[in-house]
Amino acid sequence: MSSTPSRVHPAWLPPEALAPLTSGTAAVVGDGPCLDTARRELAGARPAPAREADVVVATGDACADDLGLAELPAPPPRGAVTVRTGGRLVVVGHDGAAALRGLYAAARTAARARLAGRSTPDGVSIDAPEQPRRMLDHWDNMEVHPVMGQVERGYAGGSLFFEAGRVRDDLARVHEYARLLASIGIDAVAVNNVNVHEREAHLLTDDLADVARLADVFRAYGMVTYLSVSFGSPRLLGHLATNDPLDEDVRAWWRQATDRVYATIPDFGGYVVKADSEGQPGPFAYGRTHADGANLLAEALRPHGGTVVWRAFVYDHRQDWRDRSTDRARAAHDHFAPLDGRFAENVVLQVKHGPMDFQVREPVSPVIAAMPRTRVAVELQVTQEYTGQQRHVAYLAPAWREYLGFRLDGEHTVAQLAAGETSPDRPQPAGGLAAVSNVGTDAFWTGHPLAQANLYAFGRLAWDSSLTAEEILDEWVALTFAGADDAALTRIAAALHAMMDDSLARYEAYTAPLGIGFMVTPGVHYGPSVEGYEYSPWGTYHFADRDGIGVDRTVATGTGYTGQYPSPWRETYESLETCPDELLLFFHHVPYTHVLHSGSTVVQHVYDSRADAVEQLDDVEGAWASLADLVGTAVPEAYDARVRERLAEQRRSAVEWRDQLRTYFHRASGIPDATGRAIY
Ligand code: GCW
Repeated sequence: MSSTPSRVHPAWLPPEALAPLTSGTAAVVGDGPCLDTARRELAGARPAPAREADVVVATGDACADDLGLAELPAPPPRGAVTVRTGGRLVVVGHDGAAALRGLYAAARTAARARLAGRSTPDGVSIDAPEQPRRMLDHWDNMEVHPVMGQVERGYAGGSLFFEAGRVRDDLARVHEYARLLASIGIDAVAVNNVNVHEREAHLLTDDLADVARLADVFRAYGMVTYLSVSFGSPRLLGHLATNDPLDEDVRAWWRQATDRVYATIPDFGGYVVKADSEGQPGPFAYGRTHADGANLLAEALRPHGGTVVWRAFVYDHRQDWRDRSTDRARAAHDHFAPLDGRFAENVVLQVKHGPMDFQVREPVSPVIAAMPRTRVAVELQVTQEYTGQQRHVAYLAPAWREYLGFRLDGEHTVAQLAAGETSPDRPQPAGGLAAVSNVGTDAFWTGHPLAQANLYAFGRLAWDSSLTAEEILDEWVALTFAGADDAALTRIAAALHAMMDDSLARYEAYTAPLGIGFMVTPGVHYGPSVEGYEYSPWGTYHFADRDGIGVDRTVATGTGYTGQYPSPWRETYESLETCPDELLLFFHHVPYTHVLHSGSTVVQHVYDSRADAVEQLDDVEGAWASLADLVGTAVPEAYDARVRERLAEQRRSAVEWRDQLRTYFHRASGIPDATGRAIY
């Protein structure tokens, strides 16, 4: 039995989104998998010579005259030049992939212009991605695991790639997915979970022909394919006695395995590795460093132009909560910063955006600015592990924008550090952006239909982090509902802005106060459990007791984590005076009566924000209900049904969060809610 549903929602590329490009004549100049894809996209248009066609797609080697243009600027690396003149549209990409992305960009421009009620003016635009690497990681397993399901931290059904222990025979859905990703500029995809179990370890060797089938699909949309591999492969797959990165036999095994991969998939991207992390094997067992480990794989990949993506998510997950000197937030910097300059050129060190683990609110990881001689990539989590699991509306773009715009070394933004665009006195090689995908076999791709916007936004921010979250939402709405008439489209956009613009802030307000994370049900990470992780070995404590709450991470009296930041942040976070309210309890342990910059006390803030956030859900539900007359036309019935089902669960869960947190902190502190609201 296949778990692939027969009717799949087209996400942000319904036929109407491309219609403005296929209503007249079209020509695609050149050959190659991506230009063939462009040809298929324009199949609805009438063919015409490139000199005259209304829509033309070509690559940089085409000459202006042949395209019917007087002149043509050279397309930038990875990007495209788009010329609009006299009703014609000519897209010229640096290569086929860039040309295809340029074609989708033209559809987006048309959709946005329509929503804004204007036409797209004639002119030349030159567009290239800000991040040179824009990758999606999939935590997909080949088999279904009893607790996690098939996709680890997946909230949208099974894997698009694997079924019953192998790569699917029918990859039609993967084509659809690749198309969506190409349209938002993604250029690399890792297809399996970073926790590499025994079955998935064999993708590297025994299943290469099947991996090649996936790579064929992604290639046609301008993406390279990566595999997550186990550092333990030489022993597990090669039956060697060791995985020691400095052992000659181990090095030879990786070289040979990698040569075979490239013999099968010549443009293979490389390996993603989670080593010495949450039980995965790594170099520590042999007394070696993570540079030794990463360079071992880099050496095998280098002759083929491949890349090692080495994750920095290394910490002690067997901690004792009584040990106040070990601080998980410090771990990545402690392990990796001293290794700066020791990684091979084809190693990318992938760092989670925050020092802990994708919580609703975390400061930016100091590692991102600590390794100027290393290609650092920043990892975001599109899948909503700690942000409502695609049952709650939580539009993540506003937070990502804040992270990417954060001036971590006082001067350069996180986006600049990742892109390797820094000043001559502080060169930093490029690592790019990566994110954990949120899709699955669900008919809406993402469980909550509105969670599609998060995937969309990741690609767009990797392309251009100066876009605002609202602009990105406009684009996504205009494309997704391209089939709606003008009046309906305007109403849908207004309703979705009302529901989504502040949705993450609202989610934060009923779940995670003042920078405290992990008050979730252990294992599944959904729903409140204030002490769920408090006495566990995972290092995620908030230290709430009858007197106060928070983690003292100061240099003066705490774990010293604030000292890992460059100025001005080390001083800003160290001081109670200047530490921002929203991160107060991440950096400081304070009494419940501590007065915030907002004027409220810590405990009253906990009471108020939870109650207010739940009240706001009336408006969220009301905004969706205001579209009721469009259901069956602009809004498909199944879409509406799914959104309403998720809104009901969001309310149930939000009330549970509100009541559990208010009750817990009332009991712990003995301080009543000043407003007299009921405490359960
Ligand atoms: O937050 C943790 C998740 C794990 C995940 C890990 C990681 C893939 O709970 O499920 O494992 O992060 O990022 O490696």
